[in-house]
Amino acid sequence: MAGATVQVYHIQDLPHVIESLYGSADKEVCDRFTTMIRGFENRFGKAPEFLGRSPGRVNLIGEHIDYMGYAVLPMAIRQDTIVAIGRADDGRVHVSNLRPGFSEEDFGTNPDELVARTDHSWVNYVMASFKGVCGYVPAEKCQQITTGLNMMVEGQVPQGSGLSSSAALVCSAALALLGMLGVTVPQAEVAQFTAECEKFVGTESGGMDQAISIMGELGLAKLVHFNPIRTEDVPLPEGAIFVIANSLTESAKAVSADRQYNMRVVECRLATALLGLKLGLSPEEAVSRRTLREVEDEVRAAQGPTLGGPKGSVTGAELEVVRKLLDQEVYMQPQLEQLLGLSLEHMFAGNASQLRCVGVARDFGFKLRDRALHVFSEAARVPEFKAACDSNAPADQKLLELARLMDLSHASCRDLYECSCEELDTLVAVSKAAGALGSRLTGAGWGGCTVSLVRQEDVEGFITKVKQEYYVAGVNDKKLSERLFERDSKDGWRPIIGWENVIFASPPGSGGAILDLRK
Ligand code: NG1
Repeated sequence: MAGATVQVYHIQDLPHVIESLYGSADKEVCDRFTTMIRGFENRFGKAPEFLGRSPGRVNLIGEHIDYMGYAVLPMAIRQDTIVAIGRADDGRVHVSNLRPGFSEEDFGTNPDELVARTDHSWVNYVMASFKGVCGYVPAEKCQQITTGLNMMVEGQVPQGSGLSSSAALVCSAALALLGMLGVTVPQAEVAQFTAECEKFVGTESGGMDQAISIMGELGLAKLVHFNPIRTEDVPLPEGAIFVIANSLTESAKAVSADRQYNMRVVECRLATALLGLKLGLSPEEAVSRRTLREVEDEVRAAQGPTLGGPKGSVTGAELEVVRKLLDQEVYMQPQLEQLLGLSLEHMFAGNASQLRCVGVARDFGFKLRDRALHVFSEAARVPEFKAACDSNAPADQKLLELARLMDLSHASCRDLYECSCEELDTLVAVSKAAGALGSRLTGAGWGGCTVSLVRQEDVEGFITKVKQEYYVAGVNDKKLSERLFERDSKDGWRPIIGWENVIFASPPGSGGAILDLRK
């Protein structure tokens, strides 16, 4: 894989580096970096040698389709994670966090022994990065870091909010490690192996988050393709502002994976196999196809050559084929095993996370039709969104088209994929009533954030209304926990973490980078 390499900056001119990364050299941001370097020195008694930084992201459209091989359309956000790193000599990796409330831990440097834990410690993500980097670089190279390391982390991306705090952590730690190893690395390769890293922690991650975290660019959203990972620039229409709002319901992806995220991955794989089978593939062939994208040709062919839409989407009449073939709302394990001719334990053998999902679904089954309909219809909305951005239509017409697609995406996530929740649906409704043109959940769902498309001139009024109608009213009606808020004479309540972290407009931010701190 060729393509652009990860940007390496030398720290001599910090304001210049900050300006390249964040668009302006705000004192506050410069201070954050110097505080980090000082914090590292205070904790470990010597200066760090490199810094890795990688941002969170907001997905504008294309939800839960990356792991089914379909392109998605996210942008990096300004909030990021930074990791300072330096050498230690005791053969262990010491990981500390500049923010209070995060445990300090250390681990050994044998990659084979890493991340074999059942707890959900934040340090698992750093371990996963270490393991991933060791697997990526040649073994001799890796020896340079197995003598021991000190690492200090500071993250701004809200956790469990669908803004990819986990990818920001995994990617920034990987970039810090790659900095120590002094290798020049193509962005796409880092995006590829960091996506694998998250699997060590137990989520069947797609690849979108790491791709945009590493490959994001100031001022641009990106269309991200998979297998292999590559991106296309998507300039957003003039006057389009994306506002991110946190529902303040945590989406604890790693903890609830067996019932939610990983379960959807399993359901989609089963839907792929069953569709393949019903479209004439042998059971062996059907089970060997892993993504809905891999049976797309068969679905299109079943509709007849003349009606087939463009490759990369299954739309209209083709969706009817899916609806007809997967004619049951729920499929139970014994029936699937009979149809596919093998036990699900056998089908998912070797993947502990997926096997757990099979166990969880024993009593209530798998909703294959709705999941497949979501994936195919959402995948078709992504190129439509890009086409609207690229079109020569008047700006306002473009905004309305983007908004329409976002609304359809939310409805599909809610009704077919069942990855929304009451709080997200309320926030979407409040946002629409407050003037958003379109609004949808973003990221995995089941909590976390929404993203709303708002006309530039309406942003201030929009944010004021949502503050009042969702947050302040939510605490008053006991729909949001009072523990997350403190009294405020002006609005009645304000979130303890600050309004700027709860609801904010986000321009597209830059991607991952390595900072060389050596003089
Ligand atoms: P979140 O949970 O928002 O970081 C997850 C996956 C993505 C993608 C989205 C749904 C990980 C690291 N990320 O994102 O790959 O599948 O859900 O579109 O698992």
